Amino acid sequence: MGRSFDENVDPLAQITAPPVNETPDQRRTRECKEAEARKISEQIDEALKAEREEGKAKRKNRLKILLLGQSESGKSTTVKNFQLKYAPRAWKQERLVWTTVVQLNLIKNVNSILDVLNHEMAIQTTTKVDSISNIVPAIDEQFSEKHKILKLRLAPLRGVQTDLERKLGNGRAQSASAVSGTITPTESPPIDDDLQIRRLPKEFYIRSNNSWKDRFKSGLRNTGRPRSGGSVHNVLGTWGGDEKDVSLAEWGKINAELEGITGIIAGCREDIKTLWEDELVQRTLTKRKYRVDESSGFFLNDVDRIATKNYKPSDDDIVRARLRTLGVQEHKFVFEQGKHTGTEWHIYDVGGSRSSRASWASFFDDMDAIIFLAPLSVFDEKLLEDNRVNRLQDSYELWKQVTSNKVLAGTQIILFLNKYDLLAKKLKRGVKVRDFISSYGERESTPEAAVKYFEAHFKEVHRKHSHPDRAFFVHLTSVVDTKATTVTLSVVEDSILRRHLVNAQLL
Ligand SMILES: Nc1nc2c(ncn2[C@@H]2O[C@H](COP(=O)(O)OP(=O)(O)OP(=O)(O)O)[C@@H](O)[C@H]2O)c(=O)[nH]1
Ligand SMILES: [Mg+2]
Repeated sequence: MGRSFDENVDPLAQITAPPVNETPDQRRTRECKEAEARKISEQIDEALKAEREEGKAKRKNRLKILLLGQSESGKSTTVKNFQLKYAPRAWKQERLVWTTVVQLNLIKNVNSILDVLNHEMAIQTTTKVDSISNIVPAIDEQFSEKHKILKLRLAPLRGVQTDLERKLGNGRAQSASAVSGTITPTESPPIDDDLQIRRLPKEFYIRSNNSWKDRFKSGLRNTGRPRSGGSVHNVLGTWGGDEKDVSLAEWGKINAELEGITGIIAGCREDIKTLWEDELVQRTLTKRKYRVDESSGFFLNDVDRIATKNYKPSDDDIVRARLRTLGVQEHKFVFEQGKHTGTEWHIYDVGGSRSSRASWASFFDDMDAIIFLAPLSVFDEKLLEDNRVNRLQDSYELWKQVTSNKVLAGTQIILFLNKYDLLAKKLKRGVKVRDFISSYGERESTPEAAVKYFEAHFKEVHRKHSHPDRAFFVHLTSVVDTKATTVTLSVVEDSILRRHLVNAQLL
């Protein structure tokens, strides 16, 4: 039998109703308790409201930006531009830390040329050309005693490279190299391609959780904190915040450690110049299609400045220095100047090689904007991770994956078509786009025509795969040009902030 109840009686009122036989004393006690409970409840409501407001205000002042793109697309260089523009004080404090990286880049330039030279000399000293492997010297002229002596005198730089890499941290050299001195692997392959590929210089990288800067800058805070599904490491401490100056004593210690190395490099200055300016060496590099001057971290034209005992990196040196990113690095800084002073920016810089891409997705859910870098000059290059894949095609594919990603549907995405300067240089020396991108057809291989064509492709991928409400933002960049990049970043800043404020109102 079902329980009967009176539909006109509120069950909650029945439960909370005072007891039927309540005495006046009991009533007073009960009412006091109820008043106390109401007060506590109101206080909790107030605290929650204040917390919500505080969170809202914090989010209004905090922006999160994720940089994506294949390896060597210019992500870390873009971060440097942000730092240079928005946190100049902190940038200045870190200047000397970059000395070692620039020295390492320069030495790798030299060692990779010596590798080519060794290889050519070995072929030349073989009396007969090996008809099986079909390896022939790049040039007919013989290397002289001068070249042999140069090789011997520059030999200590091998050890210096190892020492510098050790000084920078536990990073390791990785064979799928994209670093300075890499043979441009895209033009018609060198005759002894296989041999040279095995001789490619290895690229040094540093794990983000082993901040090389911290080794030099013990005064800075390391606020690395784990995240679900991925790990982030703050390598720079708080930019533009209240970080300590690195004391002269600290720099003294660092410099003492590096003094020996710097001395060796300075001692090799004239020999490095002689090697780089030697006509036979230049001809060999050209014949082997070894574009060291177009590769990352190229510093051989600056030997006079860099190979000295008192070398201090310029802004331009720091921007051009190459250090591959592995993992994800969080760069947090507060705008020191400009109309958005005080805004806190968190910029996440990821490693772009294929092995690093799996971790990207764990950062997608919480970003205000993504800056996607696609280098244009790579239309004739192959991925170092997989030499069957054209680097531009790889960028198209990545762009498609990012624009079609459901988690990112509400996130603003800004495309940087980067390395325009290198594209123009490459086309000027006669490389034809249609030789590498068959769909390019009979269009002229001028920078303007190529940019128009590549941009149209990215736009089309966006139109097909992106969320329909998302606008297509694109900038043509050469992020090593800090002056021009400053202007681009101002536009980007406005656009991200405008969107961010709209979202913040909706919170
Ligand atoms: N000439 C020229 N060089 C550039 C440009 N952008 C980046 N570079 C250089 O290319 C190299 C690679 O740039 P990075 O910023 O380290 O590339 P990344 O995307 O961070 O690469 P990973 O850390 O491997 O993912 C550096 O030596 C830069 O100086 C550009 O627009 N023009
Ligand atoms: Mg990087």
